[in-house]
Amino acid sequence: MEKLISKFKNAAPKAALLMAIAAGSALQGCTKTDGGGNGGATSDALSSDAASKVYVAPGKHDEMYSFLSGGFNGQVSVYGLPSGRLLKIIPVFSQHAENGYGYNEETKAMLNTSHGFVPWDDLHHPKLSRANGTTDGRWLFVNGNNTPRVARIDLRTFETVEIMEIPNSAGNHCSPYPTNNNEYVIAGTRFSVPLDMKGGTGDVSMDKYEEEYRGSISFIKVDKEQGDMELDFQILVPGFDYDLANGGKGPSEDWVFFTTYNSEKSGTLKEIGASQNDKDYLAAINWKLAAKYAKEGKAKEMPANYYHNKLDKNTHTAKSTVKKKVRYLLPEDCPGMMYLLPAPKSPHGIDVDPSGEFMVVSGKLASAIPVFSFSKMQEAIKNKQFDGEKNGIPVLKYESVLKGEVKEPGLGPLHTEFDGKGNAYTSMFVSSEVVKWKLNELKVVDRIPVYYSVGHIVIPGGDTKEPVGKYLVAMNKITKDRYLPTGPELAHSAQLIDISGEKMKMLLDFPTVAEPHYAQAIMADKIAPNSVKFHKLDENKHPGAAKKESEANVTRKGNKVIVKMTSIRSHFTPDNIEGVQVGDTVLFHVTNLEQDWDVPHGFAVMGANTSETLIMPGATQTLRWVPKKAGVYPMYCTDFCSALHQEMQGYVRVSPKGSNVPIKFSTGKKKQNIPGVASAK
Ligand code: K7E
Ligand code: CUA
Repeated sequence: MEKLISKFKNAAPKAALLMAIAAGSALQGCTKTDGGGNGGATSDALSSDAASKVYVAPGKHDEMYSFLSGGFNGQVSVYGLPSGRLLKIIPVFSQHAENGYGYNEETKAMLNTSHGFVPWDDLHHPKLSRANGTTDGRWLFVNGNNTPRVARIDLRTFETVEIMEIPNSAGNHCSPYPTNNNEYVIAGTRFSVPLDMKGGTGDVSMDKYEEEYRGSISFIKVDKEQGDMELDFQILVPGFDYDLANGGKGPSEDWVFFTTYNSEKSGTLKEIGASQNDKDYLAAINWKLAAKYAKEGKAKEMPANYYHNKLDKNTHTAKSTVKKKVRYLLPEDCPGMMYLLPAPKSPHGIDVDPSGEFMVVSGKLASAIPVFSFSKMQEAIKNKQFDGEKNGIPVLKYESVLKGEVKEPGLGPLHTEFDGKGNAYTSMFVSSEVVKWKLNELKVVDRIPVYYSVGHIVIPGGDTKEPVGKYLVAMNKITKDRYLPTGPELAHSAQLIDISGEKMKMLLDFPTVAEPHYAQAIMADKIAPNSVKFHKLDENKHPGAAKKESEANVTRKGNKVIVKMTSIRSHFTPDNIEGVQVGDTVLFHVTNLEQDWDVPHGFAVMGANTSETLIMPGATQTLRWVPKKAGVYPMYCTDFCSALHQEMQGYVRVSPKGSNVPIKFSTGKKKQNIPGVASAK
């Protein structure tokens, strides 16, 4: 998207017309609606029909989960479908004050990188883990674009449990793509850079772009049981830009496909420089063969420097490991591993249909959508129908691999999903519509306007072998008049479309958190039954845990004060602490003793330079505090946990440095029995 938008903004001659069209479509939306934001309005009868289709009665559950990327928000947001209700925000590459992620001592290490602590990233593509080419509801993999990282979310807890930095990468955009049984999660670099062969970029003149800049594709192994990731090897590829990828299925399941642009290898003003060639490439990589080459000794090793951060299950604490080498393959050493298929200028999306036979490439500025045939590709390879080579990689003849083109589909095709009933749906960024076409005949059969400028679309399982062809969610880049105005900054917007019939029907608009790029959706029954309700206290191995109130204490070690504290409705133990001195580092390890669903306690202390932290039942979390002034500081529970939540508070006394006030702690010297305390929430 970024590239496309800048194209319109700068109005290079060729893009000028398209820019006008883009602006026109947005303006049209603004003026034709009367402030009610009812663009694409339907009659009242139709509206009530749509309303009944998205209505989920109070207390009833949605049929599906959807996971929308947060884009520059760095998070994943979870919505129920069809209601569009926001269920959760899962922080991944961003700090989250709501629960303390990235602020408390347990999760800070999640955001460590070779560049230091990086508490933000640009999250574009969520991908659900797979079993036999369909989603299995175990994990969600997501990419960090800016400081190249791949993260794994555990869908039992909806928590980020692992983040791996990707070495030799710069802009981890075509990422992360799981193979059909999560053998690998594959991640490609967007920018090519002069690799210093140590996981970074070398100090090389930009005039040497053509000769010295390279890209990389990373193959991350995923543990079958636990999901833990490990970087197995990389393929160092020519210095193009790698945009998006998709894994094959069925006959093509050993393959993964990447769109490339800037095959011109222009190092500057790419909106022109990267648009010289009439065709760029779709890169096809046989990942199974690559893995075999790597295993059989074709891989070389180079020094590297990248972080791998994992949440330990027992202590619920993230630990960083620094990795110091990486294996790599060169395509020129590995015959049969990689081919290039010419694709119309600067393609963006690449999507493989459920049968695994068709590869749909979205040409952004192209007037047709080319569809490649996997069986033709196999034939062409067998018959050596090559059109030369690039960096030792054979280029296949366009005609020899093309099934055909969808003619005049709309303007600005970006991404395609499938319904499993022989139809494909492509988003049109410029003409703001979703276009439905027949895969076999390559014929457009329906189109529906969306508001406005749609990027990705998602159909539950629409990128797998088994789509659920019921709904499509369009994620739109421009919101304009769709909701009550909120000043210059508006929420982004998604639209739910019914695709169960022949004609697409608009059902619902819902605002989204920051900028969703891609999303995944899945039937709720693949996730909900496994959802963890609380952590078992006896499995808590956190070194700072106090598992009963009698274990709570405060100890001093030099200028460190360690507080082992418990929380239960509705008090902390201890709730009176003395003997802390200015400049001490106080670590509040707070254990939530509750063993019941939905009873978190929060913890905050006045003047702490982080956020509060929210502790789930059975877990321990740590808030670090360095008091700067003598005084008495209140602390309290931040989550309204019982009728006596407001009473869930205490004090810490801070004395001047060197004071002789001893460490002292207590709770409830005068014990009282307050009825109803334990049962309130
Ligand atoms: Cu098209 Cu980053 Cu998948 Cu945005 S990308 S839309
Ligand atoms: Cu515990 Cu409020």
